[in-house]
Amino acid sequence: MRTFCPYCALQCGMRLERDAGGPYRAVGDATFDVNAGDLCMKGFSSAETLVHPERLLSPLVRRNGVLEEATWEEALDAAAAGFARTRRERGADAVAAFGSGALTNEKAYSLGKFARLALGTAHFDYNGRFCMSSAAAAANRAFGIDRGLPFPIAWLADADVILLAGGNPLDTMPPLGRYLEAQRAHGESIVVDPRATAFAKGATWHLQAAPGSDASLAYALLHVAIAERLIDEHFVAARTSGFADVRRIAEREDPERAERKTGVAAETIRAAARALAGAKRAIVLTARGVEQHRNGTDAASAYINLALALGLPGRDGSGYGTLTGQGNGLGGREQGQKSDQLPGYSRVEDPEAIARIAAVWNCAPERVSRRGKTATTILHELGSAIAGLFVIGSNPIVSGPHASAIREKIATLDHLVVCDFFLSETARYAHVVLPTLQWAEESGTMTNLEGRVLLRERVADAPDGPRGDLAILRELATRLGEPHVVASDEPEAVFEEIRRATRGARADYSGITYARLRSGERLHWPVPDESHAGTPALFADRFAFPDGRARFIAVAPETDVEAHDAAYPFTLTTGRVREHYLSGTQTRRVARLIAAVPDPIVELHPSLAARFGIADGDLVRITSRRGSVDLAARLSSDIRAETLFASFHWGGTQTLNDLTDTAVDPISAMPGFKSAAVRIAKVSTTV
Ligand SMILES: Nc1nc2c(c(=O)[nH]1)N[C@H]1C(S)=C(S)[C@@H](COP(=O)(O)OP(=O)(O)OC[C@H]3O[C@@H](n4cnc5c(=O)[nH]c(N)nc54)[C@H](O)[C@@H]3O)O[C@H]1N2
Ligand SMILES: Nc1nc2c(c(=O)[nH]1)N[C@H]1C(S)=C(S)[C@@H](COP(=O)(O)OP(=O)(O)OC[C@H]3O[C@@H](n4cnc5c(=O)[nH]c(N)nc54)[C@H](O)[C@@H]3O)O[C@H]1N2
Ligand code: SF4
Ligand SMILES: [Mo]
Repeated sequence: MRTFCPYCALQCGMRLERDAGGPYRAVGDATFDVNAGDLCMKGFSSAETLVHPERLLSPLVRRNGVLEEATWEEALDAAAAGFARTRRERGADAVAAFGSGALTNEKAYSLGKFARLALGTAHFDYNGRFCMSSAAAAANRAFGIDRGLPFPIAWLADADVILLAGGNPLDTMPPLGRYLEAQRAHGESIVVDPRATAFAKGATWHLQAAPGSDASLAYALLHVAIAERLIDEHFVAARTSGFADVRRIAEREDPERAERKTGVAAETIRAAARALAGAKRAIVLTARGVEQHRNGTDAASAYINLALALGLPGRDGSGYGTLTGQGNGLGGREQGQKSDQLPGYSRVEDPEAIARIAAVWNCAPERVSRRGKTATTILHELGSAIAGLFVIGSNPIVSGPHASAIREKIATLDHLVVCDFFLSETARYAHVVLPTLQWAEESGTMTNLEGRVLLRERVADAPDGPRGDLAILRELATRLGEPHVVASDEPEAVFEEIRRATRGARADYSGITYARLRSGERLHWPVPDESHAGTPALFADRFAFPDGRARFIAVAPETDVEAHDAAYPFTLTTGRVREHYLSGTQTRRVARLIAAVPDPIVELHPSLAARFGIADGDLVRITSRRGSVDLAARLSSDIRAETLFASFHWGGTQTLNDLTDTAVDPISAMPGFKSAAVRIAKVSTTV
């Protein structure tokens, strides 16, 4: 039977196979169009975590400072009693919930409802805040809606020109390569990245801009399009508002000025701009490299302004999109586990949405209408305003900004409950750990990077011991006096409630049924009724504002990264390696992935290395204003000379996020993961 990969938002189709009595093997599903049988090495090895010896099979409860095995009754009682106590002693808003883009729509929906009604708190958010929130904020203010890719993924292959800023898809979504290779066979491409990734090396133009300088670069591209009369004036007049202010800023941001800020040669900017602006079908994409900055929303807006001026959004075969990250990063927030949202991707301030949800939840409107703290604030306030925390599907002491501070604070909580199938670094601090099923052992829907809803059905036998997240939420809600909060342990019953809760909303799932998904229908939301075929492409006729027009946003063309000085002269940017996934809880337990990449490394330019006497393989100390981490050096002329790159998939003394910037984007609350000011020193020579 078909299943889907447990990791990223590409949601590759796969099947689980096994010889009688043997372990499961994941194989690509050639009949599923998105990946047509391709998988990356994470997908291929994903079945190994199902039978891993470190799999949690029993609940754990902390007694006398030690996590010990307990029965489900004991653990659920202790988990609920702790939240009830914190609520009694400190008020319900001293409890927070922290969810995940790994959760199915049914779980994400239930978690948001559980937080509001059973925990009684407004403070819940999910790790997607650290992922795509800047691009979402930028798309929402420009188009009135955001759906990752607002067009089907297949358009990528047909585009005459693709501009990708801040993405490394050959490592982060390798099967996407078949679309990108098909595009390169007939078209041109522009890649903006401080590193010459494999994808950048194959591009027509690689704009090797300094970290954080994207807004200036995007404006300079627009400057050229204006100067050479390549703007789609008809589209701008008929379908947008606000261009005049953006045009004024762009006219000042000429390629020479941008060259000084970005380090990209003015002539290269001109050539790339001409190609993009002259193309019939052109797609502008951003990913985390643009978005995970103090000004990530503005930087994404600068690229959207460029796309709008060229008339791309809404044009057949063209558009702007962001490559989202986690398996259900999109659905996770659409179904309302985010502190400023209600199911259906509705705003928490929207009276219509409040009335709709209160009716479906059968509760007073005041219980659904409060806006809570963001993920960043929740982590910052652990041990002070937040005394009790429920974590489900995230490992924030590895993946959160300034992780060492989070570690210190999390240890002072009155009550921490973690649901996971492994004892993650965060779970080690818990008072109660509840062991959960894994993706293949239960059913549920996921929404992929193009807004397409997929049914991932149970295909593997579950071990004795763990329970599904939905069942856990229902048991906890019952113990907190709200037995009806989680409709059922059965995902389809929860999905039926989601259909009602999203009817008429922006992300309308009401026309989607398990039966339609099972029959293989390709359903991109919104799907307003059961006879509706779904919406592969948004914006053909109008944008999601009352006047139907898209908005230009006059953002500043400036770089906003942590300040450099003599003590911290270089920039550390962070990201992924192909072999590991996020905080590494899963992939660091897969033998062939850990054999391929056992430890994090820091990539640095030979000229920088030479100044510090660093050779390939030497141990290098990287120090930011928040701490130090020692990593082995890999010398590479693929990176800018004053920039370092390392990945954050490891914990303990290798926790890269001990270094990261804590300042956040004021609009999205995204931390500046992609630019910390650092210094380096050689620690030792490896032999
Ligand atoms: N192997 C693997 N794949 C994954 C994941 C994983 O952990 N491992 N995670 C998944 C998730 S949740 C996500 S969000 C996606 C992320 O997918 P991507 O966005 O593709 O991944 P990153 O490595 O974070 O960053 C991409 C690129 O941004 C560049 N960059 C850094 N700073 C800047 C800058 O200031 N400007 C520009 N233009 N570029 C910059 C980096 O050099 C890097 O090559 O990947 C998904 N896929
Ligand atoms: N420096 C730096 N830091 C970053 C980033 C960066 O680029 N640079 N990227 C950020 C991004 S884009 C992201 S998305 C975050 C993500 O970072 P995290 O939120 O830490 O994500 P994961 O590592 O996937 O954590 C998921 C945890 O939940 C468990 N899990 C998986 N599926 C389920 C499930 O269905 N139920 C339950 N109960 N548990 C489950 C896994 O075992 C794992 O322990 O990291 C962010 N941190
Ligand atoms: S690209 Fe993403 S969805 Fe596809 S196999 Fe790899 S991790 Fe899984
Ligand atoms: Mo992400």
